[in-house]
Amino acid sequence: MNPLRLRASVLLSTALLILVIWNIRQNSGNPGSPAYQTRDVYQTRDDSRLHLLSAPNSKFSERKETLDDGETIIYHKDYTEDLVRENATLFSLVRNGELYDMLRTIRNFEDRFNQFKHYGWIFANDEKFTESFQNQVKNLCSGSVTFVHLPEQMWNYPEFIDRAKADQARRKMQRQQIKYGGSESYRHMCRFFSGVFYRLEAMKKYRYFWRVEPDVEFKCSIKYDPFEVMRKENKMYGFTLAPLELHTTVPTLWNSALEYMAKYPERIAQDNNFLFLTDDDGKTFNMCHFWSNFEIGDLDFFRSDKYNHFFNFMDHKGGIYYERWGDAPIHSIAVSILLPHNRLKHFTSTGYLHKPNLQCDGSSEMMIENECICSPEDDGSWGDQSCIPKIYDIHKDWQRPWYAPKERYLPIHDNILRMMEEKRIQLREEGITEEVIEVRMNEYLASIHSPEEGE
Ligand SMILES: Nc1nc2c(ncn2[C@@H]2O[C@H](COP(=O)(O)OP(=O)(O)OP(=O)(O)O)[C@@H](O)[C@H]2O)c(=O)[nH]1
Ligand SMILES: [Mg+2]
Repeated sequence: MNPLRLRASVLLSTALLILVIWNIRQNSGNPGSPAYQTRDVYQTRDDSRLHLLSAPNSKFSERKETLDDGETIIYHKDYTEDLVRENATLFSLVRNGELYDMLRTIRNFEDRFNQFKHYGWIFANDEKFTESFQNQVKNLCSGSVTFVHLPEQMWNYPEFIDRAKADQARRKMQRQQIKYGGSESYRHMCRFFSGVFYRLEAMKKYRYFWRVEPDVEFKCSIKYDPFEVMRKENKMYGFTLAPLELHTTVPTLWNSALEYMAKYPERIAQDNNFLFLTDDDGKTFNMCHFWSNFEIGDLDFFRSDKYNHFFNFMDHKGGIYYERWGDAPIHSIAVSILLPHNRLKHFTSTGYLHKPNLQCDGSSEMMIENECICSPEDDGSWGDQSCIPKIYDIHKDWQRPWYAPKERYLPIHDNILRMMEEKRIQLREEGITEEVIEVRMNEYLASIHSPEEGE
């Protein structure tokens, strides 16, 4: 190439580069700057400008804060209009790999409720959230967003756990094909929700939390503020669904709880919800529990000596690691024995779905009023495989909603044990070895608990 042509092409490339950079700067607002706040127009091709549709309170400025621990980043969204809100936060523990499940859930949650309140949302992870996770998540959340990278001690064995014993227990449960039986991280997760999450620095300033998992959905709109209900009705623990726990994951849980009650009778609440957990006056656990993937709770209760004394006792029993005690039965037992039953709140008609269980209860008028996209025929909260009816059977001051079926709760777990025993006898008669029978029984149990999984 001759020098003149070379110089001309360098000049041309430089001019092009300047043009591209200028273009990018024109089209991007810097979050937090006034330009960003006025970016409420949509530039059409023919250069006319359309105003973007916007909900009330949609004007905010954004500001980033990093807490002293260096692991907590908050993106504050300060709205120009005053919002009446409770002292409350949304909370999700989530992995980077669950980004799209989380985004789908956020979008749904904002649509069904949070667009009207803009509650802040705390996301926690045992690994660092990637930049793209943070950017995409904060883009869909209408309130302030906090990302927490958990310190190692919040996601690890406590020193009193014998790791070799825990390894052995996991291997055994894996051989038996018990769901998550072989997973170490699942147990850290269960311990985190049982006794750790409420200690997070980012949680300290709040009174209430609402746990939201990636991949859950609300099939109905929630047209009131559940946090306000908690405060005004003086509630401490809110739930939607109450299915059965897999009994193979909690063989010694109940005896540990009974031991606690016998040792510390002064710590047990009067007029509690104990009978919800047993169908034989306390002898055995009926596996009924509040499904904690949805929970709205009072953090003052979880932070209290009352709860932590109980949690520490159960934690030292080791069942989180030597068996597979989940946070759901631990929370359920705690709130059922440490609190009077009227501190519990059953939130109905939310359309809450965590597969395979759905709450879709209400009359046809309510389905329309709440814009539900589900059928009461598929409701799993009042069915004969749910423990919800039991709580209304045992507390005479709890009025069943008028639309709810009137059938009383019948011991579900007893029935399952009977069916399993029949199956076991049948397998023995077929000459199958005990080890294989154990695996088959767990498969059978899983199919009873999650009938549509794997379809
Ligand atoms: N950061 C992080 N989050 C986790 C981990 N394991 C589970 N979680 C989160 O903890 C919550 C419960 O985990 P799930 O895997 O849904 O457990 P589950 O609800 O008992 O089981 P599923 O029926 O499979 O949903 C979810 O919000 C997960 O995203 C983990 O290792 N790291
Ligand atoms: Mg889940």
